[in-house]
Amino acid sequence: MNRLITFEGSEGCGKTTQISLLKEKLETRGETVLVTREPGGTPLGEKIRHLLKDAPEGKGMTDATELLLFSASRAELVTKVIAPALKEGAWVLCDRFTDSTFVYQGIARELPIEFISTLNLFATGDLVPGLTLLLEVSPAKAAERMAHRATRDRIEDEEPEFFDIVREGFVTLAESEPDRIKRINADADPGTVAEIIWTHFLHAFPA
Ligand code: Z5A
Repeated sequence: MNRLITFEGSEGCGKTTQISLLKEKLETRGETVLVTREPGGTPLGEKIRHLLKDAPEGKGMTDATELLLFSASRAELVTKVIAPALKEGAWVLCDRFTDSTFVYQGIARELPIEFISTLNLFATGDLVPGLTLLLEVSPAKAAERMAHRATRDRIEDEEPEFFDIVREGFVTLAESEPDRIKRINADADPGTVAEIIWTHFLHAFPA
């Protein structure tokens, strides 16, 4: 199984927090860890991230444009960063990956699912994560955690119903791939969530 571990979930579920806790844990075991994120993670990908989230030019972009921009960022990231790191034996912890496209653009934006599956494989050169951790947070907890943020980006500005569909979409996807995608109750405190993640890690990658 490859060493790409992806973190998924709706906004404010705690991915960034858990990625840094897992990185720390792996590094204390002497492992090499690369942390990256989507969209972004390369100079071009970070420009695409800006277009997708905050640039005035991105306001009102079509759903197809959005899908292709996420995929373009991913193609850069996999080819130039993720694949070389995996080849060198590093663990790669990625904040969002293909499952986000499947859920946000496929399920929530209702773009053709089969085409998205094909596009995901095209953009990644058929790379599928070894393990995916789906952090599930309740809407109330997510709102509490996001409350301190001063601004909201283009996608965060969607209606609450959009995020209900996203949340349910991730669950449906996880249920269809239970071996790869592990559902985690992310309402708990960070230490508790990290312990659950560690258990899944040890199970997926026995020493
Ligand atoms: N998107 C897409 O549509 N299609 C795609 O293919 C891809 C992405 C790849 C990227 O946004 C957006 O792009 C995203 C999906 C879409 N849009 N939405 N919504 P982003 O990268 O800017 O943001 P995000 O991925 O949604 O994550 P986030 O909002 O930054 O949150 P997070 O990384 O999951 O959580 P966090 O930063 O670790 O925690 C948030 C706060 O909660 C922070 O203050 C923490 O200290 C606190 N926290 C974290 N864990 C806990 C626990 N357990 N208890 C209490 N407090 C906690």
